[in-house]
Amino acid sequence: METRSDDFYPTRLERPIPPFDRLDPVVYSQGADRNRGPLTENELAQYERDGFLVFDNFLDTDTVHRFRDDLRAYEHNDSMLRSEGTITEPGKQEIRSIFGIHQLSERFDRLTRDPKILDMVHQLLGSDAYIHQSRINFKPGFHGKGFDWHSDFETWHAEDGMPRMRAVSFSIALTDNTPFNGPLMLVPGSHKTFIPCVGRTPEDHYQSSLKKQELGVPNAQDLRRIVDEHGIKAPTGPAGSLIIFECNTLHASNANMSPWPRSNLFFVYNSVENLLSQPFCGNKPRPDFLGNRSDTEALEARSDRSFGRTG
Ligand code: 6CS
Ligand code: FE
Repeated sequence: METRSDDFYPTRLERPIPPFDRLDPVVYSQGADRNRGPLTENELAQYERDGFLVFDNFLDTDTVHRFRDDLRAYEHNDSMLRSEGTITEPGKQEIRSIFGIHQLSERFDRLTRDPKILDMVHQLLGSDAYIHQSRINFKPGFHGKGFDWHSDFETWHAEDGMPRMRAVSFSIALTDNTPFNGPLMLVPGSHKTFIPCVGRTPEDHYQSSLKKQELGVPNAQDLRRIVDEHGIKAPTGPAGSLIIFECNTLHASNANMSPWPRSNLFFVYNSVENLLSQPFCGNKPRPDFLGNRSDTEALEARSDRSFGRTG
């Protein structure tokens, strides 16, 4: 398949090509705009260096409990269980993920418009932003399977047509993230390198990849090299903790062998300057709940009080 002239990050190739340096800034805001927001210069420098930031106790306990009550309701809601955006664990009935959560729940939608969160997003993306994707990964006790190593941007570029690296994920722990229940693992500094992957993307790939990702996983040699260079971090923290990670930061998580769920909320902000084009893998676009194309208005802060304590 011919590589498009607007494809700066070729991937899902027939033959491997070496990883290369990212072509985009990590923090887009400049000058006075850079420091107009809750993230300090130290935090911005750390995000540029590592590709992620961790804040314990971003959400207060009461707020977390209200979100968790919603989760329990979803697990017993038949129409939710049957919706296309609900993904179960391979071969099981347990819920693995629910996508499009901000369109299902006013509480989640309000959180995506929290003024402190949006101020951080504007500092990082240097522009207005909208929600590209939202989800809850439930990772239930005993049965929650892992997520193989990947860069979200590699998938969003290939399968959603996201042109450049100008998106950021906010992940909020709705249950304690401990060393034992499959916390998110991140490779600090990996966001600075794009690792092209091999393999033709089948149509409707998401119907298998969201259960177990095979394509878009870097090969062992590239993985070993980047992990040997940068190591692995697995931030743990109480329910309410926040991890902000750049769209190209390599991450994974192990299966949950503990009795305790590791349920995390993820919402992804994409710059309004980085709207999705046609998928670079050549397939038809994925459904809106994976790669939002229909609601790309700039998000306005909409909360009489902020959820977040940071800054
Ligand atoms: O395909 C996607 O968009 C999803 N896949 C993974 C493994 N992480 C990002 C996203 O949830
Ligand atoms: Fe991911």
